[in-house]
Amino acid sequence: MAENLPPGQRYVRRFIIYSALGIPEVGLDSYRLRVTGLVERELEYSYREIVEKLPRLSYVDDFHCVTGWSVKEVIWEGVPLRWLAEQAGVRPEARWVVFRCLDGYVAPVPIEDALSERAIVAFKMNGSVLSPEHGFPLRPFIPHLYGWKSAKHLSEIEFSAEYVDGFWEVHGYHERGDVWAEERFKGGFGRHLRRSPLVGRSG
Ligand SMILES: Nc1nc2c(c(=O)[nH]1)N[C@H]1C(S)=C(S)[C@@H](COP(=O)(O)O)O[C@H]1N2
Ligand SMILES: [Mo]
Repeated sequence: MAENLPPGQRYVRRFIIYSALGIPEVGLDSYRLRVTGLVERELEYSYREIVEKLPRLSYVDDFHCVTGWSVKEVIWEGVPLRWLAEQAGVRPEARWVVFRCLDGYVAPVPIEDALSERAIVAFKMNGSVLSPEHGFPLRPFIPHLYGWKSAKHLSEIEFSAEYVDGFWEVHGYHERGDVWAEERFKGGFGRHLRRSPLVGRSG
């Protein structure tokens, strides 16, 4: 739980819904979460397995969008990414985790962040199953990274040696996106660019 806000952020009462590529219809019978790439064993889980059988972690933490709004004290619940990585047996060459989604949205994060203690694949926010608007069936959540890394409608977690741009990184958003270091844009620009046209168009 954040005692204070990261630099350049302000609290708002509610989430603003961003769905740049639309909200996909999800057929739970065929839906699978896949763990792929530089692993000893590729994995596949149904939604039911994830919410009923896998270890879970729950905590309260804030959510921060790079455009400057933050939501205080959200209750998160999900499967630790670390646990999934252990099951898959991540190879030492892996440096990045790429989140890929049913709507085509993609977000890369450094492996250190993806395997940090509070990094989860969330299936609940504030005690409820994710709504379609909030990313049903799953979204990763890593409290110290900006919200654009919380890729809604997650379907694949890929471990990779190489960095790849995702949906927002193509437009200059940061490879890592740490909220406390104010990593909003590639090249280390922080709030200097907050009023740029790029920010106006962002999610
Ligand atoms: N699939 C998908 N995931 C996404 C986005 C999106 O447009 N599509 N927007 C991102 C951004 S910029 C933010 S701030 C959060 C917003 O989460 P919310 O829509 O639940 O408020 O989702 C992130 N994940
Ligand atoms: Mo965002």
